[in-house]
Amino acid sequence: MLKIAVQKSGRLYEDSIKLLKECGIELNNGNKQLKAVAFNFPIEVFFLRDDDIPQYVYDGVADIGIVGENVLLETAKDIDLVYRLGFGKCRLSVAVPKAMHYNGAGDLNGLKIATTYSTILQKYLTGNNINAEIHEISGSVEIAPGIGLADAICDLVSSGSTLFTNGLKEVEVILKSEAVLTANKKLSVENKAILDKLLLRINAVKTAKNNKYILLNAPNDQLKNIAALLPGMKSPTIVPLAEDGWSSVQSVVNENDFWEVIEKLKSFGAEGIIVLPIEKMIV
Ligand code: PRT
Ligand code: ZN
Repeated sequence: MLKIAVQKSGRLYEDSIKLLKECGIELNNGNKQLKAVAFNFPIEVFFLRDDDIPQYVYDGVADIGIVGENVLLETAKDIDLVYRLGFGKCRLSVAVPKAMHYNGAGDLNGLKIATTYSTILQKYLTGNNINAEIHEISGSVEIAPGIGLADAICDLVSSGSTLFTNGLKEVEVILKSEAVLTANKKLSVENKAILDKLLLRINAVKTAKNNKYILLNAPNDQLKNIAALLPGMKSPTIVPLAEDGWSSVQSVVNENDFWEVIEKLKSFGAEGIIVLPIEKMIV
């Protein structure tokens, strides 16, 4: 049985549970218990505070865990980062009062910076030869400059609206973070095998999200050009239509190139283009 730690409530909870569900793992955690066993996969889920997850994974109380990379780096536990999950994206940034003239990281010298991320911040300051004082506080970091507790802050930012409403501006991004899957370094052979199965499923879910299934009708004299645009997983499926001179083409297209590919397909005379979401994709 593989034990996974996820956040019990907060920003990562829903996406973590959704990911397990998309991997076909069914949990009975309606009452928000401390732990839940899956019906159909050898996994047990522990619901914990995010800050505690690296320690639990390190101690082997949990075998793997889902946590923000920011928390993983701040707690600095010797555990593996196994997979970047693509949700819970944010950045850890230094911000200063809007009115301050700021010309570069050197301007942080001599300042007092409030943060809950003193380990990551200290590493950044040392790495950049900046001599600033770190003032560690446990929450509401964004109000520190306004009440005279510090000259600057180092905190997580996503939309930037918290900084804006507190009269601050983001001046240095010191870490780009997202939720990651972490694992204990000494998993048993049996648990390693379960983790590999889980990773195959996570990969299938993530790859599917990044791709779309595409069907279209193409004039036969353009098939070469169109097939070159849509390599798909191996090569596109091409089937003749009932109407002479035309074929149906089916393939997979990456989300990032999507609009560019559609424009080119149209210029090659493609018609009746249908695009569908993919639920799982195993390459
Ligand atoms: O109770 P528990 O200890 O488990 O949760 P928590 O309150 O410590 O963490 P939580 O749920 O707030 O965040 C969990 C994880 O979500 C973090 O460790 C990050 O990896 C990730 N994440 C993504 C964020 C944000 N975006 C985020 N915007 N965590 C916090 N924030 C906060 C930030 O601290 C600031 O107060 O949101 C505010 C800024 O947001 P914007 O949109 O105004 O810029
Ligand atoms: Zn926390």
